Amino acid sequence: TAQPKRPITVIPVPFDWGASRRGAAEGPQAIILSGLERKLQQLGFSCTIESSRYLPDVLADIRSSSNMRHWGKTLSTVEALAHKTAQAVAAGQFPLVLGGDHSIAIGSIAGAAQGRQRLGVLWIDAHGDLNTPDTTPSGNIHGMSLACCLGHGDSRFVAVSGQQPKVEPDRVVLVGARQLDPGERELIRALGITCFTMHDIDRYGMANVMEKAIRIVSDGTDGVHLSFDIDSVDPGEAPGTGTRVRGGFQYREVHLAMEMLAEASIITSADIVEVNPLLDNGYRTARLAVELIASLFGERIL
Ligand code: Z70
Ligand code: MN
Ligand code: MN
Ligand code: MN
Repeated sequence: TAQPKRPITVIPVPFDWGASRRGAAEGPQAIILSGLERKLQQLGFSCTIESSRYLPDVLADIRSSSNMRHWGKTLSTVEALAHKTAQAVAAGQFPLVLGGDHSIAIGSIAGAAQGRQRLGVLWIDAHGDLNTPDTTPSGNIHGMSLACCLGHGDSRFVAVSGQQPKVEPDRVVLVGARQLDPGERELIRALGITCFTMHDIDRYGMANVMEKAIRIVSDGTDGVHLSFDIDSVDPGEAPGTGTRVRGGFQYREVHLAMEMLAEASIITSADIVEVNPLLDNGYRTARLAVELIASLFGERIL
C-alpha cells in the first residue's frame, strides 16, 4: 500500500527550555539544511516549510519552578504549536514537526488530537517521558510530555487546547525504552501501557516488535501520531543529542522501523525531536534525521 500523498507541512519548533542542555533549538534549521525539502519532493510530496513566527517570544517569561523548570516559556510555546498543528490537520495536511526538545510533543499531540477523537501515539525513545512534577528527578519538562498527553501532570499542561486527556493508554505504545525512572515504571504498570524495551528488541527483533506496535496503535484509532526522539538511536549513529544512552537502535534497525511504518501507512502526524547540532559530529545526526524521515515517507532501496 502506498502512503497517501497528503501535502506535508513542516513545522519548526526551535525550543529547548524543556531540556537541561541548550542546543536542540538549532535542530529544525540543521534538519532543513540537510536537504529535507528536496528529499520529500523527490518522494513525490508537496511540501511547505513554515516559518517559526507562529511562536511567541518567550525570552522574558521567567515563570519557573524546581519541579517544572521554565514552565512559562514551555506552556506558551506548546499552546502556539498545538494551534499550528491543529490548523494543518484541519487543512488536510500532514504536520511534520521538527524539535526542539521533547516537551514540544505536548503541543503537537494536543493539536493532532483536536481533529481526531481516537488518536493513537507511537512513542519511540530511549526514555519514557512519563514523569510528573511529583516524580521528576530533574524538573525537565521533556521528561514529562507523554504523561501530560495521558492526562497526568500539571493541569495547565494537561489542558492545552481544551480536551483532556489527549490519548487513552491502550492506544499508546513505547518502543526503544532503556532508561526509565521509578515513577515512570509505576505509571506504565498502573495504566497498562504497552512498552517494548530494548530487551524486547534484542529478544524478538525489530520486525516483530514493530508489527505488534503497529497493530496496537492503529486498532480502532482514527489517526496515529509518531513521536520520534532521536536518542532512541544508538549514540554511535546519533551523537548529536542531549542525553546519549548506550545500547540504542542500530542503523538498519531504525530504518526498518520507519520503512514498516511507511508500508503500514498509519502515521498521520509526526515529530522528530532532540536533534542537537551543538553536540553533533558535524551534521551527522541531522542527516540521519532526514534519512529516517525519507524512510517514513516511503523511500525504498528497490
Ligand atoms: C529523565 C527525566 C530525558 C530526554 C532526557 C530523562 C528524560 N527521565 N528525555 N533526555 N530526551 O529527567 O525525567
Ligand atoms: Mn523523549
Ligand atoms: Mn481527541
Ligand atoms: Mn529521550
